[in-house]
Amino acid sequence: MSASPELQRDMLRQMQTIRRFEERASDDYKGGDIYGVVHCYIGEEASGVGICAALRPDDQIISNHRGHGHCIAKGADLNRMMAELYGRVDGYCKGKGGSMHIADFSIGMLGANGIVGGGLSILTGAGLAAQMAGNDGVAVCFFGDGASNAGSFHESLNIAASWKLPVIYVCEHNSWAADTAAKKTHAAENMSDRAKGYGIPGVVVDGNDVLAVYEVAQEAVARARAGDGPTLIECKTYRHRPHTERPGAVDRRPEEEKAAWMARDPIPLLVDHLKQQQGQFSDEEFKAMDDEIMAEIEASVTYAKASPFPAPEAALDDVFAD
Ligand SMILES: Cc1ncc(C[n+]2csc(CCOP(=O)(O)OP(=O)(O)O)c2C)c(N)n1
Repeated sequence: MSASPELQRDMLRQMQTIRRFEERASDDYKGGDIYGVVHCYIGEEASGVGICAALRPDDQIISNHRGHGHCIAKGADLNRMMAELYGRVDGYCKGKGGSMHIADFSIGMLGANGIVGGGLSILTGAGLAAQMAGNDGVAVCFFGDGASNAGSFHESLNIAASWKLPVIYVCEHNSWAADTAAKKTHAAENMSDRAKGYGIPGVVVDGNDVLAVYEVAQEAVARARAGDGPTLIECKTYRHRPHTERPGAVDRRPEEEKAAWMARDPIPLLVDHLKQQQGQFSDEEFKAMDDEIMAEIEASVTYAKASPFPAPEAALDDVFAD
């Protein structure tokens, strides 16, 4: 089923929200207000948004170190996200997790994860839990091309395929793992070809085309809900930013490669599609949407700044389950 015009607008709003949230997070990180590290998803928004648009609120996702976009696409609260980046008690992890560890079980966001490949086996377990509960829930794991070389990738796909778990593995193939080119770590052109080795479908999709991502996601979701097992989706995409926002971080990617992908920015691609397809969407409407989003981002910063830092004596709270 193709996305309705209303859904397309919702997707555009989410993509633009991710972009504006991260632009602000990057600025405030560089300004010294945000601690730890910030990895931007800017340029890859269509992947998370297109996949999550095909999910139910009770479906579950897990993310990696580049997780803000996945959180927002699954419906996370911007105020609590920004407060977490700012390290404040009203953040999702009471200010003790930071950018790479945002989780919200109430919206099915099981967490971001700083361990490359760490989410794959956890999410496979979430798929097993959904299968055992018999609630036809689906679990989705987002990870990068670098993570797909980790042992947990192979073990997770193998067990999920064997047990027909309701899982979707989404490889966001941005051609680089930190500063290492994907070409130097695997010979296969398409990561999705690896699915054949596990007896499950592997699909490549233009990860900058949110509507194309949404279509393949729906098929994979239907397959998972029907009890037919996992799918590996490979979204070919690109990050606009260096690996992290750390000042002075080296970006080894060729300028021509960057320019070619920037020209296929997923947000203008969807704006153009909306204008042409509906003939009603205008630059003015996009500006109004963006103004609303900017106000929400500003409000999230105000919320974050008004929240206190966690007390030092709370450092070990929540480390162990009761
Ligand atoms: C187990 C482990 N090894 C190394 C790192 C350091 N590291 C952080 S991100 C990253 C690259 C990950 O690349 P990829 O999975 O392709 O995701 P991308 O950053 O491209 O989104 C590396 C090597 C880590 N966090 N965890």
